Amino acid sequence: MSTTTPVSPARPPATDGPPATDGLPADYAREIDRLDMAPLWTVLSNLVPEHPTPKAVPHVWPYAMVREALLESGRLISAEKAERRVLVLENPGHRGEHRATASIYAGLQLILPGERAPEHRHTQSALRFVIESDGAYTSVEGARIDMAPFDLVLTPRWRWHAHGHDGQQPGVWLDGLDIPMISLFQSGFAERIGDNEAPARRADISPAMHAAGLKPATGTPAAGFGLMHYPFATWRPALDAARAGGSDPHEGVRLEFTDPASGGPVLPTLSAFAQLIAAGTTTRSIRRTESAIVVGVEGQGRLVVGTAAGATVTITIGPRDVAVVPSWAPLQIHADGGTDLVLFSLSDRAAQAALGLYREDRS
Ligand code: 1HN
Repeated sequence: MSTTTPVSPARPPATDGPPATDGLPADYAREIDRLDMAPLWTVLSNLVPEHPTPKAVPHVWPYAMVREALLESGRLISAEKAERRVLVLENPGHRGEHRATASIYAGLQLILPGERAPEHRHTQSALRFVIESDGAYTSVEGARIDMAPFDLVLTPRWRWHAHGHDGQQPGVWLDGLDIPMISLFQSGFAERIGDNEAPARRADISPAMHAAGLKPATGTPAAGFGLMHYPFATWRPALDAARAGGSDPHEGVRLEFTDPASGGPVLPTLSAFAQLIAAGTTTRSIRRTESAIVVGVEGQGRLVVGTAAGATVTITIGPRDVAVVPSWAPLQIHADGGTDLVLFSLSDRAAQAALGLYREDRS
């Protein structure tokens, strides 16, 4: 009982290749590696860079190029069996890590007429931006939300949610989740239940309440109370209304979707935006510490995105195309052709702002 056992008995060196010796005496390098230690002075500038150095690269998934592969997944597996039938958008700088940026998971989800994706809940928060739908729906805490193209739908953390489809054509939406952030904190939990134990089906009263500036005064607010649905039919006219108030040289007209209860971002970790760039115009360069996923809604345009190497990547974007703008990459947006460019985007700005980290730089 009195013998002490070393925490780490003699064991082989760490498996990530040989220790970085960087001019250290080889014996010393081996010794500190054996002790599970590493010299800071060889990596300090990587750990604390002078500015963000994202692994994520500017990238686009043109919808016309990926749609067929998505439909093929519908012939390979059912939504029920897959639980969620999704092709994950993997940034080329993060291959194998199931993420579109360091902080954001994104995927294209397919649901076919008559299918159901079963009820579950998790501590990761999700938002969905609808790409195609003629009858797909999601239910959040039992409240059914019908999805129309370019609607934004929220599934905040720990809400029961399931999906279904009463229409005729494939239903597709972009899922954005804070999975990498929750994984960083190792704070992920999930539960699954059968449809019989699922929350009772109920009407989604939130839109009527919020439109009237009301909330239930009686009883405890239902767990699912809160605005979960931002229809395109509502947000698109708001963009035109805002345009009458003028536009910004760096951003055109950019509006943030908000949680009406707080006036803050739609989710604690993720922000969502609608943006309009007037036909034939180009925004001035801006860089932001947010990592963003951008979806084309109307018109045709180009995102000109700076890279760490000082080059620029030009991304052509049109309706339903999904692109990535990494943190701190200078961005200019061109609205080509004769129509206004309308974009939706989501980003990790909410989490950064909550931590006092968000910055932007306009030049
Ligand atoms: C999830 O719950 C959904 O509910 C989609 O549709 C994608 C990816 C990872 C973990 C949970 C959904 C997901 C997910």
